[in-house]
Amino acid sequence: MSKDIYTLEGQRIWVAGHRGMVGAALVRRLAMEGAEILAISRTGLDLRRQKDVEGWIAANKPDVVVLAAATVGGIGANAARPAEFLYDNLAIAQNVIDGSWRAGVERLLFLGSSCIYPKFAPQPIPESALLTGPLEPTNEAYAIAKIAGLKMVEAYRTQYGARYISAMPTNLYGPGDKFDEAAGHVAPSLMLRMVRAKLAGAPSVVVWGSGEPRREFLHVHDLAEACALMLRRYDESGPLNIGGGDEVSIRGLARTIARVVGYQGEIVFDASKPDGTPRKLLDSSRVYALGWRPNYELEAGLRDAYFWLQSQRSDLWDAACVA
Ligand code: GFB
Repeated sequence: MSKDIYTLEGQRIWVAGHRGMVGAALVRRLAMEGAEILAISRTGLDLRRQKDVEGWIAANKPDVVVLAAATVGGIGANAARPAEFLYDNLAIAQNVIDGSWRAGVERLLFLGSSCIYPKFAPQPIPESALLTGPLEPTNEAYAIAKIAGLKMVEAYRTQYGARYISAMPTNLYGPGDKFDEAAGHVAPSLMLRMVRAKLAGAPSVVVWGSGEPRREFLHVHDLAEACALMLRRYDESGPLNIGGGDEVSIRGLARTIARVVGYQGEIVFDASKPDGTPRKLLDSSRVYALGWRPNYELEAGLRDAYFWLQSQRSDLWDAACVA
């Protein structure tokens, strides 16, 4: 197991994107390292505006930046809004990485996604599979922006000696997720759909695609743990994959969510909706070698997300009350 090469205690850490699922988990985790957390809302700073970002970083002088801000969504949002996914994510990456370097930020962690790898990459996917084949069309725009971001990190290391690093997490879920049936990722979308179906007494729910694609799911708290460890122990060029090593079919995921929610109706597959990448299992052996392992098993993790949904969306249950 490797040793710490950097201490987070007492550092000023800017978590860009602190209102999102990943950013919020990172704030909670990094504060436990004894770091001072900086955060600015989207209305206070638009990360797509270069001058504003440069000015904010220079004025607030973080020691460390974690770039968790992004325009994100599930397969439907990615396919429907490629211009936004490309423009926003390119602009955010370029402004935050370059602005950090100009302001003398010591460490930066850029967060990407497993969709950067080719659609038909070997499984489990090693980091070396990057740019070896065509991307999955439904998320090509997002993937290209994330590849540009990680290449910027590498370029700033090579040319300027910046101690900047990248992490490529697998499909994430957990408290703080976007519970939106049309635009969200599969786990929160199906959970919300099944809660609504259960409350309405609906005999069936629709799951997009064939149910055959396989995905690896990681609880966001496990990701936050890996990020803290990477900031303390990793200082090399090239991204590190972050995944738990277990995959499940979308059909299997739907059944697990039905158990968590207590939905007993039929699960119907809508073949007119896209499947996306057939398989996306990461080879995460390099981050395991740093000493990280996930804690959450899928069903327990989904239960955690379900508790969060209940705490945030009492309106769903209120609407089902008869008096
Ligand atoms: O989570 P998801 O949108 O992400 O979809 P991707 C995963 C799989 O679940 C696909 C199926 O095969 C979908 O067809 N699925 C079934 C559903 N029902 C639903 C549903 O109600 N909603 C959604 N969203 N999917 C994303 C990328 O790809 O992965 C992003 O588009 C990002 O850019 C993310 O990289 C990690 O794994 O297909």
